[in-house]
Amino acid sequence: MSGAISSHGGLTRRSFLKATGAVAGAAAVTGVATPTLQALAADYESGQKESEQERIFRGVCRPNCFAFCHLNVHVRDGKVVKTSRAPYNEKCYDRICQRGLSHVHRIYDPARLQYPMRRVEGTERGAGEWERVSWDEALDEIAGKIKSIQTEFGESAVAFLTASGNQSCAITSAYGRLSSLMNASSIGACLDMGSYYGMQAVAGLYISPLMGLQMWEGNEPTDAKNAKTIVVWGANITDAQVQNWHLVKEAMQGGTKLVVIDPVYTQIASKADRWIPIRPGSDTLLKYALMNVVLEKDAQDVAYLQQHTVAPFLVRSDTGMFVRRSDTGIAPVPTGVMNPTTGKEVMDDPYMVLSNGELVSVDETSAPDIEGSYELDGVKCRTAYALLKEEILDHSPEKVSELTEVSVDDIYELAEICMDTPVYHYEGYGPQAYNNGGHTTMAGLTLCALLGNLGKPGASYGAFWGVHMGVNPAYAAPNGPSTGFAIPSVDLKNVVETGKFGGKPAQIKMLWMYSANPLNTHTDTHAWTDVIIPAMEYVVVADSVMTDSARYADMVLPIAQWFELEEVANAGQCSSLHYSEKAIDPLYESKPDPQIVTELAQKLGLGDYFKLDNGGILEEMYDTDMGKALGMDMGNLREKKQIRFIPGDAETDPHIAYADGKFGTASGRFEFYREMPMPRAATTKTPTPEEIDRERMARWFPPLEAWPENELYKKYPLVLMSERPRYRVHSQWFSTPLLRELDPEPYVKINPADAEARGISDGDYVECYNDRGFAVAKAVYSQAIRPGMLVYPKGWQLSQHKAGGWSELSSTEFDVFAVNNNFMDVLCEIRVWNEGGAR
Ligand SMILES: Nc1nc2c(c(=O)[nH]1)N[C@H]1C(S)=C(S)[C@@H](COP(=O)(O)OP(=O)(O)OC[C@H]3O[C@@H](n4cnc5c(=O)[nH]c(N)nc54)[C@H](O)[C@@H]3O)O[C@H]1N2
Ligand SMILES: Nc1nc2c(c(=O)[nH]1)N[C@H]1C(S)=C(S)[C@@H](COP(=O)(O)OP(=O)(O)OC[C@H]3O[C@@H](n4cnc5c(=O)[nH]c(N)nc54)[C@H](O)[C@@H]3O)O[C@H]1N2
Ligand code: SF4
Ligand SMILES: [Mo]
Repeated sequence: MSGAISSHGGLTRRSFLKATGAVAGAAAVTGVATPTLQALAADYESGQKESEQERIFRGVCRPNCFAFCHLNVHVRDGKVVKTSRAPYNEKCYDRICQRGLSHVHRIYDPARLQYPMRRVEGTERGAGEWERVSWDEALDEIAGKIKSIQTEFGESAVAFLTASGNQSCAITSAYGRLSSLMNASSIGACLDMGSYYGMQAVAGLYISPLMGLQMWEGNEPTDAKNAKTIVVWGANITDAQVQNWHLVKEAMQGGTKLVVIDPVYTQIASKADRWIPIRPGSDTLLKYALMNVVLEKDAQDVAYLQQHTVAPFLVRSDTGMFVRRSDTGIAPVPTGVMNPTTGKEVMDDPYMVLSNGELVSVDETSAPDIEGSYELDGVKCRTAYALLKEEILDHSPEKVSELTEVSVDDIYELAEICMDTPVYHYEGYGPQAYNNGGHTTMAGLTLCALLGNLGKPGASYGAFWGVHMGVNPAYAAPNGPSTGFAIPSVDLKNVVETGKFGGKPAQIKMLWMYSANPLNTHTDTHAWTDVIIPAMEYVVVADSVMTDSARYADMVLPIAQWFELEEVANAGQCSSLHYSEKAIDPLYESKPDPQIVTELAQKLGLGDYFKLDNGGILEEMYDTDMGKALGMDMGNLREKKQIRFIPGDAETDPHIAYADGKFGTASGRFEFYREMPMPRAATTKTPTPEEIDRERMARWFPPLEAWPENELYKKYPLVLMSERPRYRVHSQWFSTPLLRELDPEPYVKINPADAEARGISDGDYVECYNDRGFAVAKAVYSQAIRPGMLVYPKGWQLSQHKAGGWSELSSTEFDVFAVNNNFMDVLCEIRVWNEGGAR
């Protein structure tokens, strides 16, 4: 890839020298001209000691990059002077990146918000005119607005919106507590929900005995070394999940092969043994072609299918439901066991299967037929496997090759790799960011179930990301859950436009956004600026910097940065609780979110529920009987700093998904066929009978826009995709001076052929546009980009573009089942920017 990218957004020789100056200086001081890695490591350790002048606090870096690195926060005279890598309890998770190393620049960023600010009366939202107000004024005004809006429009008219700016417990729970007491609505983020939905559709959710919930399941990345091959589906691990790159590299050093399937020749593709480019939005097709070869080679794992999947279950052709014993006239038998979720008694009504053609209940045979049919009272029933096989046989490598642009030879080669198990399939978040994205995950898991490539060391399909469910569920909802609406963010525009949700009148009139920057990080900025925000009577944003979303607020509240309060972060790829100490006082007039919530609660008459300080809130949340029994009380957290919430040990006993052959589905088996597909979340849409039928199995259907047959293609022939930049996590660190020096402005990568056809030279300012909006950025020629596509590093604020912004081009249209943001499913055209000219 080097050489492919020419003028990488203006990294001049001078700024490069400036940026590397610190390293050169350190070498000069120690007198080592060319330091060995060992010498550098020893040097690093010597810098981690406390002294009389310097105290070191444990900090946890907590953007949603999945890593949650533990840092030493070095403090002198009440100021953070350095952040460095701190030891994790499991050494394989010791790490830090350039963002973690630049916290000093982030904390003392001149752009940091210093005091509460109110939009100047009479000016438009977004105009950027602010007046400083005191905290008392700000919170009085907010409390007044909450009361008047709830009185006029109902309690649910006030809504809280959060995303993943800070995956942490105390802040989230404090807002949750206030929101539930106020019966406010919540606007749920629809991020990475395609793969989440696809995963739980076929495999269900896994909750560990320690209350860890693997929202994105898969074997722990430390297990990748046990695989013969790591197959990466649309993940740019070297840049976007950099914390796992060393694990992949170590596996490769031990002989594991690396295959990358990605339309783009990414950094990780350049390090792989094999790169398979694919047409965007078509992964499900490729997975079906691989399954086709598996059947052709008779390589399916029949025992796995019989015992751990719904393959032998009979599906009724009239209802689509599995045949149960009650279908044969035997009434279900009461078991005396109560179902805690439904509150109803569990009835024994086993699934029926065929054993040598005879109808028997599933517990009567250890080797049910996976193929065959049966006629039950005139209704034809076929095994679920027969239905899957039909779908697989419909996807010959030849047919799929044309659609995916992966050659037949490559399909066979990849199928051989997949059949040579164990294979660690590492799924990223690119393929799921299309309207058909949930199905690529369903299909990938189905391929693995077909091969029995699940539940064993090195054998996996998935992502791997967990969140702790908490040990005091009552904290966030002391009087029970809120009666407000739970609206997925992609549907908010529809709710605002129709005034309805869930068949009831729904008027959302006030938005409070925290740990979120939806005008930047969610699809379709204009849906927010032109529809949602104007429909609000009042908008509050709590953030530490002036984001795109904060710019459109009526009141902006400055929040304390991560090392300015005590916290427990509760999520990530290490599936641990992470303890972060308070290292310094909040700068300027900024306050930690829980303190803001507490002070507001006093003004709302809810003060009795918020009597504790930040540390007290953490104690109330963790020092419960369950917390103590699980060793997750604050005493333990403060001492150990990190406590794993899934069984095992990252280094010696990594988490293996579905190891017991059981799945969190209704049947307890892998459900590549589903009886009753359910949307991930309720929305203003209702699935049609065709959509319900489609959803029973992994199926490919075209993306919303990014497909050649799409009408829009004639006008907008380029698929617009994003990548995760090294210099930001989403929109965070956007103004950090040190990182801006390395990455000064928005750019877009384009294949030279596409550029030349449009008269675009390398380095020109270009305008990418479609009917929804546009963004201006610098064009960077890159052979790594397929013709017909553009790739932009995401997360620049609108104010950092010469004009427009990337999220203006994407749409809030969503799939009724996955209810996800379709970040990659976008078409556009590109032209040289005509500054000041007509658009
Ligand atoms: N530095 C940094 N790290 C981050 C983040 C960040 O903003 N910055 N964000 C974090 C978050 S929240 C997430 S969700 C993760 C995401 O982690 P990744 O998914 O690894 O990140 P992306 O860079 O979006 O990579 C997605 C890849 O999918 C490819 N792709 C796009 N369409 C298709 C397709 O149809 N098929 C296939 N096979 N590939 C396709 C893209 O070319 C891209 O290389 O990263 C996390 N880490
Ligand atoms: N084009 C495109 N856009 C994407 C994606 C993509 O692939 N392409 N990926 C999407 C994905 S997967 C994700 S997860 C989202 C993430 O979307 P967001 O969560 O909205 O993004 P961030 O910029 O990480 O965080 C939002 C804000 O939280 C603030 N914040 C951080 N800590 C705190 C805190 O303690 N308190 C408060 N009040 N605020 C805090 C930060 O300063 C930041 O401004 O981005 C999505 N956007
Ligand atoms: S940004 Fe992510 S990878 Fe970098 S130090 Fe922070 S937590 Fe670690
Ligand atoms: Mo994400």
